[in-house]
Amino acid sequence: MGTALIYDEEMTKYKLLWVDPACKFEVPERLTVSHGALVESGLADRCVSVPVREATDAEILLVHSAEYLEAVKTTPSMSLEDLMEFTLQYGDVYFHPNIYHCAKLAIGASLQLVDSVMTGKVRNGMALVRPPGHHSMHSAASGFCIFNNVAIAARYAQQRHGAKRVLIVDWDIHHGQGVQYCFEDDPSVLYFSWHRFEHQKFWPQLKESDFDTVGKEKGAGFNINVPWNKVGMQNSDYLSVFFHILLPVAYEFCPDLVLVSAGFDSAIGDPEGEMRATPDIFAHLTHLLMNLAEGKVCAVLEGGYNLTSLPQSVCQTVHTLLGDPAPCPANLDAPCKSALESLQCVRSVHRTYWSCLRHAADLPTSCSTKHINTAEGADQEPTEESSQEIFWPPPMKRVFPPTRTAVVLPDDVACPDGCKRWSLLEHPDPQLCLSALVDKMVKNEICNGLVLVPDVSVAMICLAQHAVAALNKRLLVVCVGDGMVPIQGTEDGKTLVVHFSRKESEEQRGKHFITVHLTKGCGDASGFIQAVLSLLLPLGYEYDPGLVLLVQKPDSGVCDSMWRQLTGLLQGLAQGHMLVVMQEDERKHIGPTCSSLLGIAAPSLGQLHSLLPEDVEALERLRRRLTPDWKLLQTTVAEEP
Ligand code: X5A
Ligand code: ZN
Repeated sequence: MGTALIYDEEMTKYKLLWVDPACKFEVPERLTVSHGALVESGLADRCVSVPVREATDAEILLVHSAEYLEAVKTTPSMSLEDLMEFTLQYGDVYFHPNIYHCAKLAIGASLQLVDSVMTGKVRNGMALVRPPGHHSMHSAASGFCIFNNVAIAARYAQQRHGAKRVLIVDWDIHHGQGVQYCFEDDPSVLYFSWHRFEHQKFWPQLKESDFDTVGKEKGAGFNINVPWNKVGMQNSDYLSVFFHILLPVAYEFCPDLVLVSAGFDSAIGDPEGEMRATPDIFAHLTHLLMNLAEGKVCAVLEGGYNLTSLPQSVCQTVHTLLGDPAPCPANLDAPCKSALESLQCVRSVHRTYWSCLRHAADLPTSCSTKHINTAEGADQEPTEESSQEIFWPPPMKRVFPPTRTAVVLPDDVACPDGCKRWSLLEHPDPQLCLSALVDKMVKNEICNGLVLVPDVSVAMICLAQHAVAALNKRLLVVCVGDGMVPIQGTEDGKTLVVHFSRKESEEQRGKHFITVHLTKGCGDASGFIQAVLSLLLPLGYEYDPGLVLLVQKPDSGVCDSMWRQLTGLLQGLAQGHMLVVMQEDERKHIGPTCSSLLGIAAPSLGQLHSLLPEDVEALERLRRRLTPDWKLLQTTVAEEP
């Protein structure tokens, strides 16, 4: 099961033929540098190359009007003058004699990608296309977009492949208003977009791009707008929105397919976006989506105008789609005040639609007096920002360890396919054997591992002690199931313990020992996954460990798909360095655990209706208690007294 890459040079063969400052960044080089970087890095060779095709009229008509299609069809034979005039009826877009052809290829590329993923030919993939699509509407071109590639792909996936629920994640820095209009009243397509908004001063300056446009009629709640009211948003702002809005809702929605409107104008250096998120953030955004929809993720290029950060971001995305561990999410700050304000607004207006948000706070007072306001925050001055060039270090080169998954299993258990048995022969002492395995992970010779031991509590103590000594970084211990967690020495901050348990525990030993209490224990997928998404992941990302120790207690009650989700999601940390520890007799978990460690997407948890109100409330309470110490847990602005 591979990753599809869909690209055709033909889509570089149109450009702006006159002077228009609004369109000057949309150049053919956007595609050539992106594809070039994939080739040079060897990533393109590792993908399954799928040819593009032209979309048919019927496919275009899934989203667009016949009148509009007929009008666009006349453009290839137009004179320069006619093209300029034709262009004038739309906003921030240009036509060219070859753009109709390219626009058909851009749709066709997206549909080829959907076909490849939905038929199981590949697991996921990316289409590098021009023109982009998310601004184009039923009967109009807009914002460099002619036809709405992703909207057509969503309808096509539903009609052609029977996808019931499609999630569209639009991480481009502009609002895909065309996608919003298309699915506004449709609960089968969940559209999420974050976008530069600046209280409606930024293009396309629509009031319906704000957080309070949530969808209409049956589709109410299925349109999520996260407006950025300041420029300069950073990695922690983006991640906070994933942890506290998108992922909880996406897991509750349970899509059959994830389409990404993958615009990279949300990256640092982009002249349109003016944000400061670094290209490696896209590795994490991608990774965090890859356990939804059984891994069926189709990324389709939208914007991205900085010819340095664009190819870097594209490479990060494709790396991750291929299953390579993400780089460490280093130096995450607290989300800025303006981002928190947006977060709070979005969570508040969506709490009636999504049970995971039921206990979200009210709108901040600054938002109820809408838009006259002055939220500070994003610390960068926009004018300074745009006038001077920005530098950032290129993403770290990813060095993949020679062994992905090592296992220590009882002799009578066969080694799962793709894993390497870590031999006890050289290390007759079981303790030393485990320590040696940890050493190899620390040295990046082994990426991850699974060990079955006679007593998880004993093993956990030894492994934690050894790991802390061997690492020059921190250790995250995640323990699932009731009972004691006998880890000492969290006082020095070198170990963080997060324990999921049914029993309310007195064991809150300061900042670095956190017990997450779930009424129904770990067997309740709804409560558990929400705790993982909105508590464990933010803690883990902020803590930035060098190794994750994931311990399953006997009789934890955790179901198979939940366990695989947890194992999958945690691999975004510590460059995927994770050691899973389970009791010797938990043999039925070996196969599923190894498949997750090998990077195979977890099965979905089903639609999560049953999230217990008392659990949501308890999680909210715990989160509020922890926010003074852990900034990525914040979901509200601190209101001034
Ligand atoms: C796809 C995309 C941006 C249009 C900006 C017009 N379009 N000012 O990023
Ligand atoms: Zn854009």
